[in-house]
Amino acid sequence: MEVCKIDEFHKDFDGDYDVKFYKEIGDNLPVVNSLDDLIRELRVIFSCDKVNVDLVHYVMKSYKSSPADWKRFAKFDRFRYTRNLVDHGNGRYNLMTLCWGEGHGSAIHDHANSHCFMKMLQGSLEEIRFAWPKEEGDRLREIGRKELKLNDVAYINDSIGLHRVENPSNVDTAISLHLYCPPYNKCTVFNQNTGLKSTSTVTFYSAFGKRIKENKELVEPEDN
Ligand code: CSS
Ligand code: FE2
Repeated sequence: MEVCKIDEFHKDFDGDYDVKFYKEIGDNLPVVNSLDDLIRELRVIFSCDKVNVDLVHYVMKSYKSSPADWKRFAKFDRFRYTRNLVDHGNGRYNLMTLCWGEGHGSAIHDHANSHCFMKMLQGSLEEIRFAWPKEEGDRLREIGRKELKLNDVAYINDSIGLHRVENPSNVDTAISLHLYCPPYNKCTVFNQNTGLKSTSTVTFYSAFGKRIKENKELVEPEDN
């Protein structure tokens, strides 16, 4: 499938989608009926050096969440959201579930120059976007807010801005599937009021369905 020649173009925050892309690749679109299909198609798509944001968005959107597919990656912590590695993506990207307990949320963060795709597998999340602070000390300005519902896919990178993601529900958990390309293990987190930033290490709670042993240095929870 010749997908690499198609230029990456920006998908706007309202989810309006440039249909030109679909016309260009027409009937070559991959079919995704399960999480295994999705993992396989993502590996094919990312075998190209160029990331086709719209194609990744398309395949993630076309997967319809089915709990039997991902329940082994659904591991919750009482105190904060967890990150659970699903696939290493041949070293080019990381695919993971994030499991959000009631009221859990992230800090405001960037994505370390990576692409970030997130797809809702269960429940709903709220994404709140912020502009980069012009100067350290500036309060962060909100630039958008969106509810992400079951099967929705969102995309962000550092040129679009920063965000915070949270599960606003007091009664329901939420699970999202995230793809980061290239993989990263450090990002920058921001204080909304002061704009002050700090580096945060991101860690996995489990990998390939197995809990990673508590290790203070490796898996100490941090906001990111
Ligand atoms: N970037 C956060 C989640 S919101 S996209 C993380 O990976 O922990
Ligand atoms: Fe994020």
